Amino acid sequence: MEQTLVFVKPDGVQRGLIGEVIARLERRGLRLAAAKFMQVTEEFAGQHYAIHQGKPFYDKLIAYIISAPVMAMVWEGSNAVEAVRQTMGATRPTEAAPGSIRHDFGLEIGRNLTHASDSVENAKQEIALWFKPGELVSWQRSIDEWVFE
Ligand code: IDP
Ligand code: MG
Repeated sequence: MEQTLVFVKPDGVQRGLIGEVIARLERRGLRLAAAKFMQVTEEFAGQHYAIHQGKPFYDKLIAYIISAPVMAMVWEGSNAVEAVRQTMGATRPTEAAPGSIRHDFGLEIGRNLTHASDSVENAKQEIALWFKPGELVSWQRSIDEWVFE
């Protein structure tokens, strides 16, 4: 089953939107595989966002991500990477589709509420960075056959 790394960023946590994000992913049919509420360190944020090092927004991005706790999760399901990116919406909230989280709750790219892996390959790397193998729960739901064909 395809898996993807999601976290509710500090603005989403401060605004009380952890439950909203979880509810939308559950409602979509995705299955939770792991969750961890944590304060990210500057070093860890640098590892997660290594690809953005040197970009003009990098320093502000790191400051944003360590400014309050985050809620990190692994979600799984058919096409989980693409489905979760769609539920989050485009990076810039004013370009995010109506009905997406970033559209419905956001205004600025630097306060866009959530992270979601952008490819299956990156999802694998990000899950390995954020979670130990033993923190992932392998389980079935009785409704799985009504969601996964
Ligand atoms: P993504 O989160 O949709 O995958 P990325 O391009 O990977 O978007 O950028 C990572 C994060 O960096 C974004 O979610 C956003 O918080 C921040 N970011 C990206 N581009 C900008 C920018 O131009 N200005 C400010 N922040 C940005
Ligand atoms: Mg990204």
